[in-house]
Amino acid sequence: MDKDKSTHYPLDLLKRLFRRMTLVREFELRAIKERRRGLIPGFIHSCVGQEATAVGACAALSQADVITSTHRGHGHLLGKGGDPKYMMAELAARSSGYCLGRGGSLHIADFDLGILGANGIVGGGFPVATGAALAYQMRGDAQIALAFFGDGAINEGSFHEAANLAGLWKLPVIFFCENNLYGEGTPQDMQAPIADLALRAGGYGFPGVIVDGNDVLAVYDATQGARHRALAGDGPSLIEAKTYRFRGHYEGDPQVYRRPGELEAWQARDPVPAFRTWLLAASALNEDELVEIESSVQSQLDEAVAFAAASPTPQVDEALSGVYADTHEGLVF
Ligand SMILES: Cc1ncc(C[n+]2csc(CCOP(=O)(O)OP(=O)(O)O)c2C)c(N)n1
Ligand SMILES: [Mg+2]
Repeated sequence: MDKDKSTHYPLDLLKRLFRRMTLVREFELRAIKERRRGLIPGFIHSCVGQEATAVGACAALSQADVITSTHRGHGHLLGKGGDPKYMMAELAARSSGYCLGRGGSLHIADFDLGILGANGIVGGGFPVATGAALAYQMRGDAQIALAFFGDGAINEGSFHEAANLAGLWKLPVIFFCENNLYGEGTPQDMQAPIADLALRAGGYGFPGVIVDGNDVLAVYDATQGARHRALAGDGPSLIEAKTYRFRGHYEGDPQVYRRPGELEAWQARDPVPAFRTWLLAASALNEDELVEIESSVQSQLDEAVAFAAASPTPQVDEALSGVYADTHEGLVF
């Protein structure tokens, strides 16, 4: 990160980026702890190490823009303005959660914030984001959609079908690939014949951009560029952000597949302390200001955990609320 670049970015943006990256990192660590303590049932796929992609990309979007997220989605949701209280409650399967405690970690949505949903189906977000972009184009709305996905998901047919139509119709959509070098335990070079997945955009007639996924400002710039292109009617972009996840595919993963020295090399480029160091070196924020942000994140998470723990679990008489099906005729429960 270039120290002199600080003057290009408004201070409130730099603060927001640091706050959100800290929130994502600490939310993940807190959720892992609370899962071990029994508050959270089910799987957690944490995004520790990938905070810069989630936060940098979302910061370049407007409130009205929408995202689709993945099984590794906590960072995307917090980046788009998700409230850690309702997220923690959803992870804890409480009826005060974003999806009434029915969805859990993998299925959080909030349409008011433009979060069209995390998704347990790998590649499930491509048609949703592309369909939203088609709606914006048909209505003439100045809005775009961004689909987050992984290096594994880009090999799904749904990517290729969505990318083809998006390219053909010049839809206002960004395909944002978080290439963390693995799909579960399979290294990227054993699941695709090319190292740079951004190359695939060329086959569908739109640009593919490679960005350092551990540099939040580089991610922000790339996403902003793609967004302007989409709003100008020039169509989609594929952004490939090279990054790495520091924890297992899921909590409990024995991680036997990592290559020697790989984790340590990426941890030396940890995006959260790297941005902290950059902010200090660029004199954008001083140590006291950074510590204040960090402690306010901890208080926010204390509240989130307490809120989740104090909330009721869904009751039987709520079972049909929020269910989009005709329960009056034909269907018997
Ligand atoms: C359609 C489908 N196939 C397989 C799975 C099982 N699965 C869950 S996560 C995952 C790997 C996804 O890899 P990637 O897209 O690189 O995302 P990452 O986990 O690295 O963030 C797989 C195969 C699934 N959930 N959905
Ligand atoms: Mg991956």
